[in-house]
Amino acid sequence: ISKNDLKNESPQLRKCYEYLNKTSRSFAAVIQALDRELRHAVCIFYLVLRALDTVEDDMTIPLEVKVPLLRSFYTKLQEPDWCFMDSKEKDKIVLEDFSTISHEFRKLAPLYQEVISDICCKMGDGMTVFLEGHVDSKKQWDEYCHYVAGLVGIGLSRLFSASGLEDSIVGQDTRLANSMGLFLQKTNIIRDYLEDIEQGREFWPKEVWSKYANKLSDFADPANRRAALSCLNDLVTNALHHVPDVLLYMSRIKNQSVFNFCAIPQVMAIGTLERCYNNPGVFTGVVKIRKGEAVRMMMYATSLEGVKAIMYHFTAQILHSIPSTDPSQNITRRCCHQVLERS
Ligand code: PS7
Ligand code: MN
Ligand code: MN
Ligand code: MN
Ligand code: MN
Ligand code: MN
Repeated sequence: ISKNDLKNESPQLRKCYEYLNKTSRSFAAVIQALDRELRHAVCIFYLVLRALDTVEDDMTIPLEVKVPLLRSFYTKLQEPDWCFMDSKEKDKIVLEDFSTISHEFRKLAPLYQEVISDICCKMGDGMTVFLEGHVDSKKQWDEYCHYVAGLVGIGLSRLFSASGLEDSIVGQDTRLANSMGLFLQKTNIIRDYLEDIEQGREFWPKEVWSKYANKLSDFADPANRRAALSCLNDLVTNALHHVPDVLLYMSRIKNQSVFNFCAIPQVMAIGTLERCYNNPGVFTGVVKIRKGEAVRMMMYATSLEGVKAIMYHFTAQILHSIPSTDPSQNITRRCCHQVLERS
């Protein structure tokens, strides 16, 4: 059972796992359950990206510091003493002790290092495009989500193939890997409406919300409840379009530990989307799936049949709760049917 026995590992690596458990509720368990060929590489990948995201998120870092830092972040992986002590974010520890993380990074196989460094370089660059804190078109929404999550899916898929645990097609098909990330990130952005606007960041695309309001923040006013729900349902429908890609990606995964690692976040996402659909709670707080439901989903998410069953269940649930007055109802219905016809 002690699959992740760290007794024989370096103190630096043990610290990395300590940071993983401190900074991630959603990924800590599934990363530590990965087969050992991959476990350390994915742990370090997570911490490096957590550090980069902490720079992106920190609104107290002036732009003239933040932009060059995001652009050059991947080069810090090669600087043994580099660290950043001026963040105010809750996960700032990964920047303050970045030298422990970069030390372990440089001990990874060269192929793993290249993937992580390449993704870090592209993500840091992409983040600088969206520092004004808003997203205009639906195309830009996909672009932003590509930079912060699609690239993670692409990088992880390349690591899976490089480890030999998965076929080379998994790492080569970047379109499907991108969809895996977009489905998670869009769900995160939809759910985090309130938290994000409270921090002065607007990740809901203007092309969509401007159909229903003059300002994105108008949705927080209960007087605009109907418009808010219409916009919410529009975006949930947009995210649902990625489900067929997710199922195709999952059908190619052979290794059980990789399967669980990929599947668990995806089933949590569909569960979260279903809870968010037509739910005014999105505009007043954080909508979360119940603990018991989450545990049940994690058990089912260990086989392709189980993952499909969960995806179909929540899709059918959304299909049945489409309001007869919803402006997106026909698109939502069509999208749900497209998912369900595969069952
Ligand atoms: C390397 C496991 C598995 C093919 C830090 C996993 C933040 C939703 O709102 O922390 O900032 O609090 O709740 C994870 C595809 C990425 C996409 C992205 C890296 C799945 C930096 C995760 C995690 C690809 C940018 C965390 C996308 O949400 O966000 C590793 C396959 C980090 C994955 C961010 C978000 C992840 C996210 P918030 P959360
Ligand atoms: Mn989070
Ligand atoms: Mn961010
Ligand atoms: Mn973040
Ligand atoms: Mn703009
Ligand atoms: Mn978020």
